[in-house]
Amino acid sequence: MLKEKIESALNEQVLIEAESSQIYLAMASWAEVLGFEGVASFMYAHSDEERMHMLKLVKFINERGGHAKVPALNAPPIKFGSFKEMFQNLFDHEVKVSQSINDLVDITLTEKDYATHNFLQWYVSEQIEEEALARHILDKINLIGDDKGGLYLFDNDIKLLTNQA
Ligand code: OFO
Repeated sequence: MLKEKIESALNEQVLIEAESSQIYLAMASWAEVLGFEGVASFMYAHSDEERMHMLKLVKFINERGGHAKVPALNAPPIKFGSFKEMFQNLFDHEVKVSQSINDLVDITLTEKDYATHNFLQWYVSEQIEEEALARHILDKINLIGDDKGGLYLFDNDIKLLTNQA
């Protein structure tokens, strides 16, 4: 049975994952409209992943006798400046998500909820991968700068990374 404190902290994480999914969906749509199919597919896939992160939490909360609440979401931005800004935005966002997962892990230790602590380890590893991937993409984008040909190649390249999103 989940303690109330843990249940509400997990529900807050449901909101964060749902918002991440919305933000990446908005990034996908923006990139698609600009004609960058590779970046768009990467972002669509990433948005799906975040929804899966959210669902995993929803199911866990309910399985443990809590009630997962489906939250209202703020509208994400419509445009993201440049790809460099967009990927910087994504990286910063993932760093914040990692922080919220860490805070959550911390609460489970204080509350001695080892089942939830164990469940959250999956998210801890996932965040290591996501941050590394975002950093890798940012490094590439920084090399390219504003070079149009480079961006075209990058768009092709990122298709290879889509499965890891
Ligand atoms: Fe990319 O954040 Fe979910 O966990």
